[in-house]
Amino acid sequence: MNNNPRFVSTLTRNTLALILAGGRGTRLKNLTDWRAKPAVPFGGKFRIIDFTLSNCVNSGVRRIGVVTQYKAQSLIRHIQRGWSFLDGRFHEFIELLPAQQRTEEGTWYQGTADAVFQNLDIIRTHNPSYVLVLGGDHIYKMDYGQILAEHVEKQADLTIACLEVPIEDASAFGVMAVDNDSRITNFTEKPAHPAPIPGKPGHALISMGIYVFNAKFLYEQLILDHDMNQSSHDFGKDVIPRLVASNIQVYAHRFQNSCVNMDSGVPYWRDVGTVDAYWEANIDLTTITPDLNLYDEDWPIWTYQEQLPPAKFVFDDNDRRGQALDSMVSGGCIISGATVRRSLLFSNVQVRCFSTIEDSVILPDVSIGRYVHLRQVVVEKECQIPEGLEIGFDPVADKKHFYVTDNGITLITPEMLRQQIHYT
Ligand code: ADQ
Ligand code: ADP
Repeated sequence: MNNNPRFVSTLTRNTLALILAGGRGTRLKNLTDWRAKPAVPFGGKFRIIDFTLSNCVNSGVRRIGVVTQYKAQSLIRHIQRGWSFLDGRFHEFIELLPAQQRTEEGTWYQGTADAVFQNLDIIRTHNPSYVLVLGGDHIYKMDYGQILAEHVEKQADLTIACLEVPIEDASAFGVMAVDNDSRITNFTEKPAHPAPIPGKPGHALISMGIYVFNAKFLYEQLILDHDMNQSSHDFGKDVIPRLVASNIQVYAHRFQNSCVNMDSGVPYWRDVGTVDAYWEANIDLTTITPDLNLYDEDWPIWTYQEQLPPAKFVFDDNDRRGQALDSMVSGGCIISGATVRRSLLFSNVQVRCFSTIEDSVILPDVSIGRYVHLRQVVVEKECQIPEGLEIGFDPVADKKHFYVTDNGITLITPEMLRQQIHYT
């Protein structure tokens, strides 16, 4: 172990983080009609990308590029509003790197490796020793100082963060095998039949899509990959399998953090990539001891937030109580003569009298009329829920106008409501 007391802080300072925030996120259905997945609101007042950005800032990695592509306007606005506190005087910055601007080829980013390749000239001007490549799609808390320290101590060229998952979930990821020294001996992207961990038949070791590269090594490898006609220019599909197969020092770093699920012992790392997973991860925050602790003062989640008055709960004219139980309610909300249970309300949500909201996630600026009953729904931003609407009791009827998942979660958007009002 390195004894220099400034070992980790020197590494984090010499690192440039690149957050890949260009994925489409099509499985989130209409929630990504108008915004990229990293810009999707999460947890009552955050956006998905705030978790990765907060990990960077809290770890001391404060030189950050955000690589954008698909429907980036909302993401760009959020970052400009919420993340401009990084201070150039301390060599901190956050820089937006949109597609189609950097190379003469003028193509949109192809795979994830191409998204980094197309920004090589910008990365070089910052002269980092290490480049930390991250996805902008996951909810987790991680101190990147640990992976950087391990990377340097192992004298690795590339280090990949990894996690054990049940084998039945592993086909969605890059799956790896490691030796006793944590060196990666095999890497297969999204295998149909993932290999189990030796001695642990029910589990596989998967890549979290978090990579630490020695900067010069990354430049060389991306130029090589760019010239390969048969490559789709993706880290998971092309670059990493090729590096693991050659004689290069590629190591795995086991992810551990304080957010460990009590039952499974697994650290919290979630892809809220489907409407079901999105609903579940948000609703989990309303439980007494959620798997994700948002109250950790040592690891604040930073975001942009509007200046709003506190949430308000009032009796209506008929003396009906406005109340929220087992719920999280953000600023600017008013609940009047209505009951909210096991739900998460983002900012500026109004719920009127005689209404009941249960097991639901309501995004900002939603207005809910009288006599509404919602159960297991996700309501998109700016919906006006008309008086008397009942959702979550008759999936066949709900499916006529709304998107209903196989698990019975209903997604409601302003467009769907406009259509529904048009039909009825
Ligand atoms: P996938 O989950 O398939 O696999 P991928 O689609 O490559 O992830 O996206 C990774 C990140 O890059 C996401 O944050 C996405 O938003 C972003 N992104 C995708 N295409 C982009 C582009 N062209 N431009 C900019 N950003 C882009 C990867 C790895 C697996 C690993 C999982 C972990 O390939 O090996 O197991 O991540 O989730
Ligand atoms: P914001 O960035 O304003 O907080 P969102 O994250 O909800 O908003 O992103 C959605 C973006 O898409 C906003 O800029 C919004 O104006 C735009 N948008 C939402 N619905 C529509 C629509 N039906 N047609 C065109 N643009 C839309």
